[in-house]
Amino acid sequence: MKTALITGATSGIGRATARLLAKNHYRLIICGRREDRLAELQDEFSHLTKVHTLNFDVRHKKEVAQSLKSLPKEFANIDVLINNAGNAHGLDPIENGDVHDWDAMIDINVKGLLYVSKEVIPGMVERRSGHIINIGSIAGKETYTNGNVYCATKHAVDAINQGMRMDLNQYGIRVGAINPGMVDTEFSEVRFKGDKQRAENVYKGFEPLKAEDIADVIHFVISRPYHVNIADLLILPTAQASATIVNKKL
Ligand code: NDP
Ligand code: 8X3
Repeated sequence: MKTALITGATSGIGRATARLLAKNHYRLIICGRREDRLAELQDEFSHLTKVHTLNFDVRHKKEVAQSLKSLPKEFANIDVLINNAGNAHGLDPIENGDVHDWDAMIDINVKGLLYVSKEVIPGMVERRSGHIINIGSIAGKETYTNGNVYCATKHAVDAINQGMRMDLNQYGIRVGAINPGMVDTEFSEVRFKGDKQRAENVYKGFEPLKAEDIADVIHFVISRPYHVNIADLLILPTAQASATIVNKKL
């Protein structure tokens, strides 16, 4: 039985991935800040597999380290790390950008990903085995108007993904990025700070991806034979051709 750690497992892509991996009998470590959701998911999955919850904010280096060092022995050897926790905060032109939003995105999407990886990679190196999936975005391949800092964080994830793959190659550790286009999750609600109407409008007039679509791809990637490393995937809804070209029928 493989052990998978998923950050941002309380919602969207992370939650759908946790569900699918539970059904496929991965031993799961699910992470997030919302303790109530972690408890609900643990309850939901417990008849399928072994589940451990870790409640931490990826921004807090010490919290991340303490949480990961607290893992019980049977969860300590992580085979699959899914660096998924992340969000956009705001969608403003650079001249009006809120520095708190910038801090949040850089601290969560970039530094948080690094803090978690820093705790997990040494065990993988020691065991000469492991698979890291970094959730990037089409925003890591293109920049769009008002996307400035969010796009920068996802471009950073793209670079970190490539760098990790190069550095960990000698240990036989697989590293790959999955870069979704528009997925209907809580993402836009977070971006627009709880404005549900504005969030719903993002996905109106076309069929966006569902979190489960990305979960399917993640499961496919991590279940390939060992000699296959899917290094970088871009997954779009059929109606989306680029970060800004979406065939909406409104
Ligand atoms: P959701 O908002 O639904 O989920 C985000 C997850 O990240 C939640 O589980 C949340 O958990 C966790 N998270 C956020 N901030 C923190 C933090 N400070 N510490 C720990 N966990 C945190 O969005 P998605 O599922 O859509 O997003 C998942 C990933 O996919 C992100 O990296 C996002 O950038 C990426 N992505 C999303 C796309 C989309 O269109 N939806 C497209 C391309 C990429 P909690 O609040 O409980 O801590
Ligand atoms: C999320 C997709 O297009 O809002 O990464 O940047 S997008």
